[in-house]
Amino acid sequence: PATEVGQDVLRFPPDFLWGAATASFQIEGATTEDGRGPSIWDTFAATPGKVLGGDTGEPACDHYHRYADDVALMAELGLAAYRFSVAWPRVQPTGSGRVEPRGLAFYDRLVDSLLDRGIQPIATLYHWDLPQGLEDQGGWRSRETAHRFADYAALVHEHLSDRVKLWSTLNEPWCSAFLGYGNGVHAPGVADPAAALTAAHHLLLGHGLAMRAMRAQAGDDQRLSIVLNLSTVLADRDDEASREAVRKVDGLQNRLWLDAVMGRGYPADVLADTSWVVDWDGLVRDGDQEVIGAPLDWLGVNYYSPSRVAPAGAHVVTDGPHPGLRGVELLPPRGELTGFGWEQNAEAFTELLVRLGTEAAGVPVVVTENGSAFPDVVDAGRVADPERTRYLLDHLRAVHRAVERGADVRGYLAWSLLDNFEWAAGYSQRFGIVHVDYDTQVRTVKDSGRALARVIDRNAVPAEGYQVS
Ligand code: GBH
Repeated sequence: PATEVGQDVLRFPPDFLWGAATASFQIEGATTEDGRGPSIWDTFAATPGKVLGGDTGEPACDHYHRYADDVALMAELGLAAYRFSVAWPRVQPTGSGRVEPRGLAFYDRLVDSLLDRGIQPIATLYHWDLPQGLEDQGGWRSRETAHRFADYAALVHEHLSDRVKLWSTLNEPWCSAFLGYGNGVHAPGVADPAAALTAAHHLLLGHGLAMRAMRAQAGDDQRLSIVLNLSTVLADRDDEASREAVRKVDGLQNRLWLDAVMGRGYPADVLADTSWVVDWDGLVRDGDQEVIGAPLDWLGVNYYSPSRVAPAGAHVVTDGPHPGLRGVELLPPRGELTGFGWEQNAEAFTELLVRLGTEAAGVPVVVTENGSAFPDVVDAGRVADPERTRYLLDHLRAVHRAVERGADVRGYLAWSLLDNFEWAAGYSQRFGIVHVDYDTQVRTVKDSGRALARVIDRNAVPAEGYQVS
């Protein structure tokens, strides 16, 4: 098309993996079908005041019934890969013991239809839908849950690994621990900093035990990972107090997770900063760090926006999700915001990916989520979403810059394939590159979806501009 004539393009490495991502609870619906047990998100959404508008996991995108059409849509967009998550309560309705074959059969059907279309499946074993039965026994506050997760991971892996080669254990354990048990904005809605740090350790232990169990039965073709939500932490000044504020937030947001899974153990400064809320020596047993540091084949990174901080009085407890954080003020986002109010900052994305060249040295990175929410409308069969398209292209250029600066980034998966249940925001926030009408379940590819399709087709992004016709 004319728009590209004479325009410079930024080409991605050959074999760069292009696709989109979703998560079970956010799209499947059918929450009581085929023996599925309740998850903490069913309970949380049924609790008045927790999810905006009283929205629940029904009907979501009714993907449980419409998966075949959705896979056809992925093929139409030219996706080479699709990242989905397995709902633990479909597979083990109470979180342990009995396996529900109808739950596994759904993922068989999904994986088979992806493979039929030549789309590479990427499975995440836990994207926040903990079986309620396990929460009733303490959830991630209990060390036992880590073992239950490893059992579940092993059985799903055993069942699907003949067809699924790329795996992630947890999606964003920071969110599960700090939003689920720290400020209570996510399920199970517990607000207790000690519980949040306890959950963090048990999630990471669960990751490590799952890695060990999967590795023991994995063939050479299996590539195992974890997905972390990492972020660049920015301060206005470079004085000592500001650097100290950055260090603290960076510790809880990034290094606690990254250092642990890279086999470096928990960072000493984070342990020291938070020892006033949790007894780490009682929590972390001998050998745990070694389990958690099991070698990764790749690292999934989800990036949306940076964090901004400023120093505060040393003993002022920081309001917000980070447990035990003191002496830091979290600043509001700046500049262009998304419809969700998140800062758009592609430069900070490049910085993050470049940094991983050192802090995750030797481990290839896949961007497993990146995207933006805006209030889209369908108009005469078309969804014009110039802001999302711009966010997408800006962030793809940011990935390209990172690769040029030596970052080992192997793929990019857009969040999300479909508009879906956006957790505490319910259906009010739309992240899809495909619009979903929740009354009719009609899907409409947005302009941003067409832009991504074009990028995939060319394995390149225009060096500037947002024209995608
Ligand atoms: C991901 O989490 C999830 O994996 C996915 O399920 C979800 O739908 C998607 O992103 C979009 O939310 O309030 O300005 O301080 C994102 C993790 C953590 C990113 C909190 C934004 C707060 C930004 N999020 N963070 S702000």
